[in-house]
Amino acid sequence: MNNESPVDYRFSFGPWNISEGADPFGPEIREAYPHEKKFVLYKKLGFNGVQFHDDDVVPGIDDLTPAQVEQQTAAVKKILDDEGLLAEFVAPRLWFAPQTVDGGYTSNSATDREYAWKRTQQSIDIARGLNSKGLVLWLAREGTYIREAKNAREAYDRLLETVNRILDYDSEIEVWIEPKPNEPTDQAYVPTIGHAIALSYASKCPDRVKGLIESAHAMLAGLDASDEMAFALAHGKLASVHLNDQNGLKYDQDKNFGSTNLRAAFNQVRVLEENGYGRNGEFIGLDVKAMRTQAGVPVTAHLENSRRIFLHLVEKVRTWDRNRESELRAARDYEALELAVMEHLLGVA
Ligand code: GLO
Ligand code: MG
Repeated sequence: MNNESPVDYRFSFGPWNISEGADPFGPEIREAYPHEKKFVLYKKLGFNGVQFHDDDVVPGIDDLTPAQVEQQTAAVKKILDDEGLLAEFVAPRLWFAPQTVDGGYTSNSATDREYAWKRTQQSIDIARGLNSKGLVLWLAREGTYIREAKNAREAYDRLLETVNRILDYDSEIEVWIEPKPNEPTDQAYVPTIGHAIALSYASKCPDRVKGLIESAHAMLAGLDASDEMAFALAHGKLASVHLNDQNGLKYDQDKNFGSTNLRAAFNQVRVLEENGYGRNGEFIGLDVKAMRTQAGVPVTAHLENSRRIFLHLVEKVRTWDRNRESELRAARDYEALELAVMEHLLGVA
């Protein structure tokens, strides 16, 4: 526990969180809300950070010249400045293009790997143009559908080589690895924060290689998100979070934060608070999906509500009786400790 003044949290989300509701079984059911119009929504919803994919900033990036990319980046930077928003990070969207159908950095094809590297360089340039120091690598297709498809050992070498190349390309950029165990691949090469942190320590500049933990991704790996966060925090490597929720081991649901397991959400907030997360400007990022059933354009209730649940849980953490917790830990009376947590959450204690 630190005794400094409480963190005044700031929040971020990505434009993809305002969606048209498509799922694998049905097409869009809401009209698209123009991308450029999303920026004016942020502040009203209580957010001041924007998470970006490279092509959220520069649509059609593959067909543009470096000068055009720079120009478009500057135009988005101006919008952010005008709205009083900050770019939290930029992530190369390496899971859409035909060149990355079998992964980018770990593809067996040298041409595809070169394409992935080009997109990565462009993303770093964009991040620099937006004054963001974070490059998020969600290694979506860096894995396999069948184990024999790639040489896993070589794939890890290639991932490390990529991280080192990024560190060489820009002396300030930080690599924030967002682990996820599966989906879209059957098995990913960087499934947990432990794997990401191992890559960090193996890299040429561990101080600039960190992690972004998404609650649902940890749960999909069968792990507790708060423990995953604690692990990253213990190494000084929790650069960002994607808070959300997940109802069991199924597809990645991106449910509202705390909506499935309030106690697990409380524990994530508790760990973040106990370790002073946010004190160095880290954002509370949300990666939540609007329900397909939700009407209206644009849909934003899921963002507002997840933020609200987070803030309620901050209150719950700040009013949690730490002395009682210590006593019950010392007495090893975990039955009583559990009841105390449950009653605190229920508001009956
Ligand atoms: C999908 C990921 C995705 C990333 C985003 C930023 O499962 O969570 O939403 O967070 O693309 O890289
Ligand atoms: Mg995410």
